[in-house]
Amino acid sequence: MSDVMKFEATTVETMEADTNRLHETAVKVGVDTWQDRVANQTPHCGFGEKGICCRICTMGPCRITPKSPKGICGATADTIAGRNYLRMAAAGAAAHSDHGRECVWKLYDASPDGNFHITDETKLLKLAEEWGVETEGRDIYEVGREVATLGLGEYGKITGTSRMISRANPERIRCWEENDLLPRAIDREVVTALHMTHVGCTADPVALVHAALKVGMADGWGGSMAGTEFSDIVYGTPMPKETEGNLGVLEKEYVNVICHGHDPAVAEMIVNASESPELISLAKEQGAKGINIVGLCCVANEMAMRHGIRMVGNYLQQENAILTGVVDAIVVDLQCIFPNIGPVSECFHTKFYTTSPIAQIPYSTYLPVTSANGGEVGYRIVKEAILNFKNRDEGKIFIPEHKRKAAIGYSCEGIKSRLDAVTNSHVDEELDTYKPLIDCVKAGVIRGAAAFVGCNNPKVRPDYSHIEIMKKLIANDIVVVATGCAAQAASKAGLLEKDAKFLCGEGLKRVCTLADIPPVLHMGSCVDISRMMLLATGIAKDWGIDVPQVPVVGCAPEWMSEKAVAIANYVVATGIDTYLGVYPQVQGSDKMMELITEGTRAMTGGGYYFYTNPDDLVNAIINGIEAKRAALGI
Ligand code: SF4
Ligand code: MSK
Repeated sequence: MSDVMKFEATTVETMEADTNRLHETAVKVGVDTWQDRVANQTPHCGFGEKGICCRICTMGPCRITPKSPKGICGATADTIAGRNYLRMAAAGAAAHSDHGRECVWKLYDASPDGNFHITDETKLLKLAEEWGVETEGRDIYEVGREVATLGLGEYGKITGTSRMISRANPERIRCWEENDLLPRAIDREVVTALHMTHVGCTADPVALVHAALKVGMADGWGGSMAGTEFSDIVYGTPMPKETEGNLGVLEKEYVNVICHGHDPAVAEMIVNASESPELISLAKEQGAKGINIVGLCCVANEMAMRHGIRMVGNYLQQENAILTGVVDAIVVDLQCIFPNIGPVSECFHTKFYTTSPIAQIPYSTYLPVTSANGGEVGYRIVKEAILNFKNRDEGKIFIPEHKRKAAIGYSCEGIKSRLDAVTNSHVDEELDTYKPLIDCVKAGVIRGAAAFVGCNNPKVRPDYSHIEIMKKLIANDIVVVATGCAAQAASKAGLLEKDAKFLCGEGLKRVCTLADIPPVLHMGSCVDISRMMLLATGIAKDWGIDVPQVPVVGCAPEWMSEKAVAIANYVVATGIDTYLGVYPQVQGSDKMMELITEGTRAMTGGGYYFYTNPDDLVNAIINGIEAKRAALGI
């Protein structure tokens, strides 16, 4: 049997057929979904699209045209587009980093008999050592509280730069020192960015792009890295395991509860409650076979990576999930939640809960979750979902059958342990080197790696770019690591299955067989792109080269959020070329376009490339990786 016949990926056409069928339900119940709203919003405003509309003071709004090349204050297209871009980066860094701050608080509040505990003691002790915290003879929770105090201090410390920077390779640190890119306190960089973009402050696009890189650094090597690190300590560091993904993970005969958002705290409480024997009995009394907790968007990635909880879908699937008619409760924390979840839930029996002061949404029941009440709120939500099971309307139920298996949990620790099997024929969970991976790259068995991040965006055919680009990369022996909604696109297609190796070139297929891994490695949620930074840094260190030399690229073919702008900035600041399928809204300024591509590359060794056609994008990535190999003489 040929390799192609041994594995069949689920096609985007199949996914679209499910979406279209669910849209029929939406029409029947009289609610709009993103497809309807895209039609209403298209074509988009040309000024907004190009980034040359300014409304930061009430003399405006001002729009730049050939006839009116300056705003009332004299701001040019370069200034306006630059300020808009920096504001996006600052908002994205604020969102990620504030999420990270909540994770640090959970360690601060952790106690043996509380809602939150220390799960990965080894990781905590490592971080304590890194930060000079005494551990000898001390209670682990006391150590945790001191480390958390330092972690919280990272957000507002008076002097110094991010502690996590010391993890970078010396060449990178020198580059950041020389270019004034070392981030100070995380909150300070966000405030500086907002101050710079106030009316009458920075007008120079060079300074605005520089500030975007720096606020990105505060996110990637500050807030996001804290999010990952402290989540691992509190909830456990992910290691390889199996799960499933796509709408077919919803179960008609079970109570279905969806957790949606980013911060794992609430989802962890829901999972704990669902394991309570009283609630399992109650579910059975109500006629259900049990309780089915599933995740959506990035919190799905968090729960899947740590507990094997199944992933119902990515960003543009949030309305679809409710349209199945079998969701008894959807509980959200923060970020990437459609406000339309409210109106869609109202058309069904679905109970909609918001749990964070950061994301309060009409038509929801608002139950703010804290470290103290988390267990209680989680129990209440699961109980109410169970009691809601009987209220389903049979006439509105349709669950698409499609789902795929997924091998997930590839944190840096997980990747290192599995890749050792390529050279040593065994799995070593303690292994702390990327040498086996580097040997594969040097030998050309693996040509390089592409780090996929980002969302879905209806401006490009949803999931299509992710899936088709990944397929072509693995066929060319380029290993893919993925986070966020990109990772879930891969899961829906089946690319996280180990048998997806049959889509690979001979070299990568052999590595996947020896290491028993899929060719697309799921590394977690949006904040876990910090894991990718550490992966690239670890490879550079073990190889003895700088990050821009490593045959690794970033790729976000369907990105949409401000968080993605912050991410893109810290990825290029770290020296990694990033290939984007959607333009940021700066095209009204040639100067800005030049600065975020060649300008950044000259400073950090990394910059953006834009290709809206997925075929062009994947070919450019392959050429980019081959060019880096040639420069290394391999
Ligand atoms: Fe117009 Fe300048 Fe005010 Fe912007 S800051 S709205 S360009 S006057
Ligand atoms: S959830 S930021 S749509 S990846 Fe992280 Fe997905 Fe993008 Fe939100």
